[in-house]
Amino acid sequence: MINRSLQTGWQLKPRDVAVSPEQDFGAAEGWLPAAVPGTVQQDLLAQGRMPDPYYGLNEHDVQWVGEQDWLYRLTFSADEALRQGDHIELHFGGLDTLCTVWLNGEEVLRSENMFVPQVLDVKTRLRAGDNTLHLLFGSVLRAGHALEAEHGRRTAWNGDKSRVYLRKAQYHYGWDWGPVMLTAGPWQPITLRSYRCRIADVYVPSEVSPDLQTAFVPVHVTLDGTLSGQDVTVELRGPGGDVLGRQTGTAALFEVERPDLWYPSGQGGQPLYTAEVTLRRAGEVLDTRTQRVGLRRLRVVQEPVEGEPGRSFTFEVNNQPLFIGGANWIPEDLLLNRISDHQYRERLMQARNAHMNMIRVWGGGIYEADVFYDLCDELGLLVWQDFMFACGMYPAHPEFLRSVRAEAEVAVRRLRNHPSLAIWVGNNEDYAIAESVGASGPGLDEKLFEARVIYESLLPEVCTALDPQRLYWPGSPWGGVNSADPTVGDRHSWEVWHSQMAPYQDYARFQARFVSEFGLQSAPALSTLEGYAPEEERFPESRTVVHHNKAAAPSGEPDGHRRLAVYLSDNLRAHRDLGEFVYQTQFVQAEAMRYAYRDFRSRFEHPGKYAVSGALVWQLNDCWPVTSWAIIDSRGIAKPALYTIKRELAPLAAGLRRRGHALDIWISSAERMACSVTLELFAYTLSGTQVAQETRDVRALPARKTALAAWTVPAEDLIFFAALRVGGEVVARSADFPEPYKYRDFASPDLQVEYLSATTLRLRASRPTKGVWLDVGEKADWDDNFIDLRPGEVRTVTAPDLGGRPVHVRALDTQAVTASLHESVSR
Ligand code: BMA
Repeated sequence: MINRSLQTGWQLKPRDVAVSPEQDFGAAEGWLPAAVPGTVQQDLLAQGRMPDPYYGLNEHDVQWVGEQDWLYRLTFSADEALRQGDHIELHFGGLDTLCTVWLNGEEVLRSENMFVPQVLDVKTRLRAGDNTLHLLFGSVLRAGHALEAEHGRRTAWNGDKSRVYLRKAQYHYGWDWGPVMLTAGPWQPITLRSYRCRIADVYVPSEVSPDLQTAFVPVHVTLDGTLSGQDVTVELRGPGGDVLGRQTGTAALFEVERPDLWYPSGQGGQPLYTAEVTLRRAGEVLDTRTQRVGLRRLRVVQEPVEGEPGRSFTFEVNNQPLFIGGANWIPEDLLLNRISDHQYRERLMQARNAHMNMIRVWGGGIYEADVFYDLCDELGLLVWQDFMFACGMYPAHPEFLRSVRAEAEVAVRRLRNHPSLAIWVGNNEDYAIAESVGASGPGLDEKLFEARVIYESLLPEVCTALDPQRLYWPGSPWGGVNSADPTVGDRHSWEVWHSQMAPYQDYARFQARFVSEFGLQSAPALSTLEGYAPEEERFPESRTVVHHNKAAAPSGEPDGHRRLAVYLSDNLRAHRDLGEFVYQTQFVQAEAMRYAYRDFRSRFEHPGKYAVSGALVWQLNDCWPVTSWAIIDSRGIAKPALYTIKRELAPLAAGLRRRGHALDIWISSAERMACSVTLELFAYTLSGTQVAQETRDVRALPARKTALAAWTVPAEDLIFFAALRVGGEVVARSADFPEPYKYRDFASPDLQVEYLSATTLRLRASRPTKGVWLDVGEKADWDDNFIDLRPGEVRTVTAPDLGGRPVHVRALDTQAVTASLHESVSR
């Protein structure tokens, strides 16, 4: 098997429609070096022929690139050895998006789906010596408008509506958190391969018995090419590398007694077995494939919820029902080829370290890179995988359906072996948009909702045929009488922020069996904001800052800054400068997450009453520097919300909810066993006087909520602190301050911040201090941050990568100060 990647020597140039394509490909002038895999925009940027689209208002100045057709050309030679192969193929891993291909002047391919690899048999077309490969990428915008003219204009939220006709990452058309960047180019590798016989696919639909004592590991091997005289061996190795069995043939079946089970993060380890497949002929190895396998039993349990309508939507792994705490994932960049494996690892580790156990790959991005799913397997992050449809009334004409079927088959085959993959989901919000235009819902004429055939027959057919073990869910949200039904399936709870802009303190009212989207905006780190705004534009209301907030009213009018202003003025006093603006937006976002995760998780009550089994915040990450719902900004700098979520999703978390003079208290546990904890309760006045304290020894029951007796303290305006100790060590903290914050004066708490070592700070204060935020202007992996400090309590926080950098310290209503290694600071 010869695999030759065609990635050097490529050139690109804008299409000159004044001449024929042949003439244009033959032109001597106007060619630039091109990176393959890559996109036009990435090359123009790298060669200084396009301004940085993420800086200032430059987005406006780079749209010509996406509206233009582009040419790629390559001359390559095919040596003797390669041309000897029984089978010689050109493999295009991914062409973004509308591409015509010529080989040696002959048109050999027209591709129209960026998610579908193309394979061309070139055995008879390849020449000895030089061969030419010519690619013409057509503007998707122009093509989309032509399709609109032919098939009709369709409804869509976000981006040019013609996007629904194109099988291109939808967010490239611009979204309410992202700029428009209509990339074009061979975004995946181009390879010339020559072989007699090769391994085309390895499928391992392993199953674990209900008693978890036996795992059945079938290994199905699909071969391609000339099938005679070859033999296949399959070897199964344990997580430690030990050989557990060896079989010959393309359909092996191994039985593993007392398997080493794969668990989501927080529940156990992520041991991975390996199936090693070797293809030989006459003793010569023709091809090999290594497939990692995680053995686990995963179900989505939908059962009655005690005393409530509808049914649960609970993920269960190895017979352990889980409260799913996680986030929605968008692509890390508009220029996909710029995203490094390191970036994937960093982001997913930030999620895992925040006690998340699920990531939703949202339907407006891409089927993510293999490294993403490999990392989720290793980190124990379950994956909710949407098919790539988002917020649109998609067409369903035959060519479109053929393209979608090919796309779905490729995606399911590529991803189905990952233990982390938990569920397939038809689309993002397409039922909601159909309902919004009266094309879906009880008693309505559904003829207008043609795309239902995709979500309710095409995709489930593909999943049943290629991955029958996993649940397929028609859409997100979906379930019940309509997509907003809170009693069945999943729900997007956007009453906070969107629609009526409900206060985030009311999140409990917008719960559902599984809340797969909710969120509140905040600005990126100050240093990130300053990185994209010219000096004179560094104030919250500037044109540039508003431009870097893409949230918009249905009219298209930007309205993110307006909605943010409402949440700021509902809760906090007016900000004094850009730094405080950033802190305040991040403060309200973090507070919103405290309410959401605390209240949703408190409804994961007990077996038979898992009323809410999951909460996935919109959104984990950003793809450019922007004010958005992200909890980690585009430079990987975590926002306070990530630390709030970490506390609320901790294996043991103390829930506090103020009710007049009483304080409701409970413990949410993700532990698999009951455990004894000591609960410490404190009540302080604003000035820091302790008015009450109580300690209780309690038993926290496993995988549920343990409600405790309320605590009544006969005084107004008190600040409550709680700590949970296990074996003397504090494992959880929470606090509850009287709200709204703007009515009380939290100023001048003599907060002290001391550098103890290059990686550790010590914090203390004599008054209750809200939201102590430590910021070094770059990514730092703090073990805790955005801390509520109890008077007299000494807290140490560590960031292994801090390196003694100056730390900017803020807290509610306080002036920012900077702590540096050689001197401690106090307010
Ligand atoms: C939901 C998501 C995204 C969107 C987000 C914020 O609609 O599915 O489409 O970005 O809300 O508005």
